[in-house]
Amino acid sequence: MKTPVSAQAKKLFASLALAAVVAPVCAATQTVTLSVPGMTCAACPITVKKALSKVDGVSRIEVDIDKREAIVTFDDSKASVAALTDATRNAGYPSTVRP
Ligand SMILES: [Cu+2]
Repeated sequence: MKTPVSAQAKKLFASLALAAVVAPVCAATQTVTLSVPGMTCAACPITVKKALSKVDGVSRIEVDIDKREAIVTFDDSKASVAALTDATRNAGYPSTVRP
């Protein structure tokens, strides 16, 4: 019983190692959390969301008014973090990337 298990484990490890190598190349999707301190009322997230949705490559936007942050998923071959922060700033809501 020991041999099949360890062979399976090796196989699993090999596929995980392969996935780790391949993933950064084909997956160009990034998610960043932007801190948007200027969002002070319930209407603000609508403006922020609208501004971010106009950035080419953005696929998902989640705005959390309580935390004053926007979680943005984008294709990093089309958009960039700078494009996202520019978009919110141009809409009147300067933002910074939350580490
Ligand atoms: Cu507001």
